[in-house]
Amino acid sequence: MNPRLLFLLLLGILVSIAYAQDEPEESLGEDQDYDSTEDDSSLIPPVSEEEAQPNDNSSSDGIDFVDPALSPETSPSDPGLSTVIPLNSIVSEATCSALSQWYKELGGTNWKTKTGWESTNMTSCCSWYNVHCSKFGQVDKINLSRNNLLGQLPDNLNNFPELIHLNQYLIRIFKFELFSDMSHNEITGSIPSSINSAIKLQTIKFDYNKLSGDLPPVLGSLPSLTNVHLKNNSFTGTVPAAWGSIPTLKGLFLSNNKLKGGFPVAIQTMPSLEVLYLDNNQFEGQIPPTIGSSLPHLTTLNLKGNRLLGSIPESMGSITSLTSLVLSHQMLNGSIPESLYGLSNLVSLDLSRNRLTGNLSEKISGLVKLQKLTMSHNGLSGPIPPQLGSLQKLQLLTLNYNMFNGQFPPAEAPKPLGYCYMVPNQFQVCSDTNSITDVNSLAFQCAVDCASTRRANSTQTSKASGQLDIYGLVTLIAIALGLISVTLL
Ligand SMILES: *[C@@H]1O[C@H](CO)[C@@H](O)[C@H](O)[C@H]1NC(C)=O
Ligand SMILES: *[C@@H]1O[C@H](CO)[C@@H](O)[C@H](O)[C@H]1NC(C)=O
Ligand SMILES: *[C@@H]1O[C@H](CO)[C@@H](O)[C@H](O)[C@H]1NC(C)=O
Ligand SMILES: *[C@@H]1O[C@H](CO)[C@@H](O)[C@H](O)[C@H]1NC(C)=O
Ligand SMILES: *[C@@H]1O[C@H](CO)[C@@H](O)[C@H](O)[C@H]1NC(C)=O
Ligand SMILES: *[C@@H]1O[C@H](CO)[C@@H](O)[C@H](O)[C@H]1NC(C)=O
Ligand SMILES: CC(=O)N[C@H]1CO[C@H](CO)[C@@H](O)[C@@H]1O
Repeated sequence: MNPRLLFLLLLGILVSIAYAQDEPEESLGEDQDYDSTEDDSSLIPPVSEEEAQPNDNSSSDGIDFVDPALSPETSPSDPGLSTVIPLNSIVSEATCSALSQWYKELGGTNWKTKTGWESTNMTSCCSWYNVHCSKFGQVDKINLSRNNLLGQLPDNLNNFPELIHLNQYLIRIFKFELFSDMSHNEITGSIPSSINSAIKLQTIKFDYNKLSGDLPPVLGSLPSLTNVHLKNNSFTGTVPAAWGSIPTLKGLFLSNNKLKGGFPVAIQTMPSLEVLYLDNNQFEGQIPPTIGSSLPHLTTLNLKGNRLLGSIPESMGSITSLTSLVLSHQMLNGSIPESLYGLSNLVSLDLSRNRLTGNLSEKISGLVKLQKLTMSHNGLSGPIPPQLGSLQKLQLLTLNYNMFNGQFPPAEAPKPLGYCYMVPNQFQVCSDTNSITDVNSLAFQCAVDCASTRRANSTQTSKASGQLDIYGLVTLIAIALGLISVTLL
């Protein structure tokens, strides 16, 4: 062999080895912990936090008149009604006295607003601050939110006759939301047991108070209850078995308490449930494999921040009404069930901070309404599916802190994409290095530095094996080819 050729070949080998080893020890952004869940909430408004609405077609003031021509038996002139409660009457003295007692025992003198509540006229309470009465003198709504209430709620709910004695036909006419909003106060103790007489009650809302002890089983005997809001209190224990028999329950909001035990059995017998928040409690064990058939109408499911483990049940994919699914911050493992990709109504999917493995399927394109996809901090691997680029509504995408590898797809970013965190991962190279300079590409929008991730990977490879990597080989061949042509000319 020509000695000059041999020399240049050796030079080529040296150059390629140097190329492979001279890389700076690049950091792949170890300080950029763009974890989804803490920050995300401020990025995009939460999805479907509204409460589930009862199906009773009630008008906004809580009264819905049934057309007598259509349903004569439920018309207000029906004798069955007027014998039970006197219509067109003024509010009962017992009711106003009961409210007056609330005022005394919940620190009324320190309330922010207390107009009327100090009155001694026990037929005037329909005009007290935020007490709402129906046209027939029934107290049907009270809102004392953010009003500096302090202390225990008196056990006097048996003094609201309208909640107790209504004729069955009136169930659909009156909508009692006596605790329509008691949130953001400092109410302590438990929910009084006399609430068991309030069988027409539809909503209770005691979010952000200091209620403690077990969740009151007595709510299980309220057949009209649709929404229970008890988040940010200090309840312990689990969801009482008795709640499993409330046929009308649509919204259960129990976030940020100290509930524990396995996934509550009672919840598995609430087939009407649409909205379920159990996040930031201490529930443990597996998500029941039958969740799909036991809660078929869920639109929102949030189990974030418990101690759940095992895999995500396949049956979750049959809850096609889901718009928001949050299972982050626990110990879920296994792969993402294929069935999840069929949830075509899903707007928000958060599986971050678990121990999920396996790949992200190309079927992700089935999640056509997805706005927020958060899967950071797992052990997901395989290639990034180019179909992510086809999610036309996607605004937030976090796949950082996984082990995705292979080529980064040349896909364009979805137009609305505003936040994307992709690194660190283990991408090797972009299929088209030009895509990094195209501002519309997914690689550009997600700040995937194709060059540096490629070199970092090749550094590792050459160090680990002591052999030439593919780039070294390419360099070598190029030099050899150049050399041969030079020699031949
Ligand atoms: C509520 O109204 C819808 C249509 O407006 C009707 O289909 C449904 O039957 C009504 N539900 C009740 C409980 O009256
Ligand atoms: C008590 O209040 C009712 C309703 O506001 C009113 O009709 C009545 O006159 C009041 N009674 C007295 C003694 O002020
Ligand atoms: C209760 O009143 C507060 C303002 O004091 C308001 O923000 C809240 O939406 C009301 N709640 C309901 C259920 O109407
Ligand atoms: C609700 O509880 C969570 C978790 O304990 C806490 O981080 C949050 O600040 C609480 N919110 C309010 C308004 O107290
Ligand atoms: C997932 O976790 C459960 C419970 O810790 C364990 O029994 C199971 O083997 C794990 N499965 C996988 C695929 O790692
Ligand atoms: C992803 O995982 C599934 C199930 O293990 C497998 O069938 C599929 O081929 C994998 N896809 C890719 C692109 O690796
Ligand atoms: C796709 C590929 O070859 N990736 C490699 C990147 O570097 C790591 C660490 O050496 C390898 O394990 C991967 O196989």
